[in-house]
Amino acid sequence: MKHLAERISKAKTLLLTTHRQCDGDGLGAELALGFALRKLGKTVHIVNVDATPKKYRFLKPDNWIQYYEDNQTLPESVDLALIFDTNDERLIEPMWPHLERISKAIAFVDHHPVLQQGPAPTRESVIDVRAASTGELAHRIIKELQIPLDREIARCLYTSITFDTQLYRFIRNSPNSHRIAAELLEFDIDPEEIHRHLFGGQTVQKMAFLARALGQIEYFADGRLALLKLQDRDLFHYNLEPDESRDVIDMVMTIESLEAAALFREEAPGQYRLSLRSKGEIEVLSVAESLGGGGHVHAAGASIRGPYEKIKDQVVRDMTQKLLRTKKTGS
Ligand SMILES: [Mn+2]
Repeated sequence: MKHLAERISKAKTLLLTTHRQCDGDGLGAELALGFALRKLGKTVHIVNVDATPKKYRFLKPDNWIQYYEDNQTLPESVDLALIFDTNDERLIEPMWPHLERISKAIAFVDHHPVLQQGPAPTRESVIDVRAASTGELAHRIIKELQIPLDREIARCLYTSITFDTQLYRFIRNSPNSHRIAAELLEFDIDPEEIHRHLFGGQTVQKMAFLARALGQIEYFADGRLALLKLQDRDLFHYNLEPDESRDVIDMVMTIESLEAAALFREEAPGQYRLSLRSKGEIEVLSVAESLGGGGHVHAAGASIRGPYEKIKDQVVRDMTQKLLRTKKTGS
């Protein structure tokens, strides 16, 4: 981290980005650091691959972020590029090769395990799997650079940490998330407003969509595994954007009898986005990784092409096997 802070200090121009289909964690971290670095007089470009989901509009992302998919332009050169909340270059395609060309150095700032079967992150990267959010790492960088916090930075960091810990549930056995949150509250931010934007923005259309989708859950492994398939065309039918289906799996996971869940979202015919969750008995990262994806030990995902029934059978088989194994050993 010290080494990275030095590199950031020396850089005059920086480009910040996060993975495609960004979430509150990567978005909050890049915006917070962007505001902080501008206070040091640095030239900061924030360029994401694709548009920001609408629930984050309260942070006014479009005032600060350019979208690569819109016009494929980047600055001619930057001293340092920082990529938040992933260490997998594939998740910033198609921007990655262009970014490599214009950047003197690239560092991933992340808290996901480095994949066994994925591309290796650049040497400059800071990857700390003990951090509960990338916001926590952005906070550490800001402290290391001795940049004073302000309300704008605090709102972005609070968004990041609150989103990734799911309202301070998944804190990785560390008091850090709460400690940082307490510090951020000194800056006159409105936590209830942020919570509402992140977790409370359900609409009438979303409820109608959920009523239909949740009726189709399938259960396996003695009711310990749930599986659900959503279709983007149904989302569009209800005037929803794909990001609005992101919390469906977390909703499913509140079912008491479950240990794990799998959700398929059909993005286009034969093209699926798979999300996997576990309450802790089994790891699901290896299942995602075997399908070309990645993520965390208990929350992972993959983008997959192929016939649905075949992929589904494989996922159900792999997950069921893991669940049965835990039952046998009783651990
Ligand atoms: Mn994250």
